[in-house]
Amino acid sequence: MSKDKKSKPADAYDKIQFGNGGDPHQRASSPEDHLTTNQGTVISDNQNSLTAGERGPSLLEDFILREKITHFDHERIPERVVHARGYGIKGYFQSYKAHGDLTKAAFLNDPSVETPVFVRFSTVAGSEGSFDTARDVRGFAVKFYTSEGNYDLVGNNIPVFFIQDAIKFPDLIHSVKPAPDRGFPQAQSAHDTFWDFVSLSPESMHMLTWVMSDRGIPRSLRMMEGFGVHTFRMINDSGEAKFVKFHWRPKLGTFSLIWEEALVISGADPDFHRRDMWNAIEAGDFPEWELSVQIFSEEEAAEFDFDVLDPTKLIPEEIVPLTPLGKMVLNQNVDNFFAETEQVAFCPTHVVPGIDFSNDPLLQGRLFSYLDTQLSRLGSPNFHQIPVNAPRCPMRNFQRDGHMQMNVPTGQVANEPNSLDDGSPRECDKKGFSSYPAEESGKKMRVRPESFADHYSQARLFYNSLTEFEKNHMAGGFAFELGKCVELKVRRRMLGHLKNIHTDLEKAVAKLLGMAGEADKIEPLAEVRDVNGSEALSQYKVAPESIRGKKIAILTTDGVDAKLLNSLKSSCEAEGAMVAVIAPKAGPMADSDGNEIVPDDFLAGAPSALFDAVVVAPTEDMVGELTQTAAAVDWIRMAFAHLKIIGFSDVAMPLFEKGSVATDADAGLVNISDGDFAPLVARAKTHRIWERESKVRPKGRQ
Ligand code: HDE
Repeated sequence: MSKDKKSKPADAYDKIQFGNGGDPHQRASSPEDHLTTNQGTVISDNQNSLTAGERGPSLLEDFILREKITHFDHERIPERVVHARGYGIKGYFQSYKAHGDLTKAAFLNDPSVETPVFVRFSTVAGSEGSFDTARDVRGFAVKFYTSEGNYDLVGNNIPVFFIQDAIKFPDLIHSVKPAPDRGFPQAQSAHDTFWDFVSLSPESMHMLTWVMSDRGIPRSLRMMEGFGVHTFRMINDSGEAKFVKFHWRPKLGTFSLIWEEALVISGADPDFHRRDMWNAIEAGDFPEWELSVQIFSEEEAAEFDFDVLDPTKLIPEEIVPLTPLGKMVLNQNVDNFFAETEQVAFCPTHVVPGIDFSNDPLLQGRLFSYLDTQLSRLGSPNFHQIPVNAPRCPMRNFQRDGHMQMNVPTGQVANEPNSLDDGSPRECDKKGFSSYPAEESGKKMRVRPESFADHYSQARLFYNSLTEFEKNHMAGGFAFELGKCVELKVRRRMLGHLKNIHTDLEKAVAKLLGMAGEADKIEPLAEVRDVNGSEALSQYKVAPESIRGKKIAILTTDGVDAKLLNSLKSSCEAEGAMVAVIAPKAGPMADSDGNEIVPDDFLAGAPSALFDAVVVAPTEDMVGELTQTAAAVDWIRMAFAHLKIIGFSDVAMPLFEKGSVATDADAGLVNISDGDFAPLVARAKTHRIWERESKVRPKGRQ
């Protein structure tokens, strides 16, 4: 149906409601416009089922009704057992140059080629209908449609993982999912079963410090790092192999929410992250990431004081710096959420010549798991024929039949070798994928290598790398989650682990819990080393000073000063930020020049938590009413508590007084009455006023 025919004539509603087959049916004048069944039969009435008489029973023979309802009944497929809530976007990857020394993978060897990609970001624990801003790890899965086949880099936004061996994964996930007896909590690790499990699995400690830090609550999917987590191999044309670790770095920088902000957003806009991504792409503001690798040989790996096959360890950049390979630009929203985002099937086994696995026991388990899960979730071994999963290069083999076969393979022969069909595909030892011929030998055993035994030194490394306020946020994260555990023994055990990570961390968490001195004594398996920090592990030590990609809101009222509004817009847009106008009501209003303005949102539906920085500039005649409106007073109080930069006009002063926010409290409060937004924008580039935090939250609960 063509676009212009989608809108209904204004008077059509009555006819649809009461079903006398008027205009809406007759609009379809050409055969392409007709509504049909799945068999192509034109439907004469889509509003009324077939009944025996006007008020009689529905008839079983109504195949139109039955087809429609049956299809609807089967619309859902099983959601992913983990990473159920996700958001997909399309774009391309471009290599900076030929990386032939490192890998023969074609997509990393031709800088003129834009390789299409499909990316799906996700939370892990919550179901498909949960909310975006849960404290959780984020999935960062990229499907490259390369000229040599699909390559899936199925990573996360945190560089390490909870467990070292795949056999523990079902238990980890069962512990974090809603408790089986009561079915809650949803999308939360803040409950007993999770903390009981991880506190009995010391290998989780490093990952826990990351999830409880700001990394667990990203500001935007566009402002997240990504990591391959495991050690992989890259192999060049001469068969030489190097180990690599993958990193995605966002061009906008890595930013996070404040925990209280995340709590407000989860109610005000459960789709905060996907809406942010959708809007940015619709506005032509395409997010970009740099793909880098840390490259090292097996000999170098043997010298590290951790095992590169242990996925609970990262390699500090001071030891192995990042080598940039290329950039990824996401520039297209999906056309259909179900067909693409729900049906996309990632598998770490989707590799291309030049990329190979390592013996990381967690990765090895994943290599089995993903194909298996796709078979159960998508229901057919032909899931590679779904458009989002289909390779964009030629694909030919003798696999046949199966549930929902979409292709019509021709010819007599479905076997190889054969001498009956010279045109049929053949294997190719030169271009084909060949595994790196690593030598493997050893006794069969179930054992955890001793080189995996140090569970605390890298957790300490991460803690030591952070700024003071990032450390406080981590302590606040632990205290919030452990505070939700009913079992005191679980809290005490966790405090014991935290003590092994860093006594400052344990003290801060114990104080917030009101459990000072109650930590269990936990003997580490290996000596915990004293380690200096690594700068790159702190988001804010390396954050760009910029408001690019951020959102600034102005709370104003009918009659807003046109000059002021235009000046705010031009100052922010010049720096790549968006402006949102928030007004008490959703309907159109006028600026001081009489131009119509439709607010982007209304006060009760858009708390200041949704924005990076705010401006409060009501008109004189409306400010009194706003002081009587809780949502307006909260708007300012929350912006202050969430450490935002706040611009204000003189007219807004009574509102600040009502909210007990002093307009000279700190450098984050900027008077914009003269219409000069340069000082506000300069401040907003520093993201937040961290020094304010000690005034609004007890130390640790930050
Ligand atoms: Fe996954 N994981 N995982 N995982 N994973 C899945 O596959 C699994 C692990 C990751 O957007 C499932 O299609 C096992 C680490 C992402 O569609 C499933 C183990 C990392 C996504 C599965 C791990 C990941 C998944 C569920 C331990 C970071 C979402 C649905 C051995 C490097 C992909 C599905 C998307 C999804 C299994 C551990 C990342 C069940 C068994 C480590 C980003 O196959």
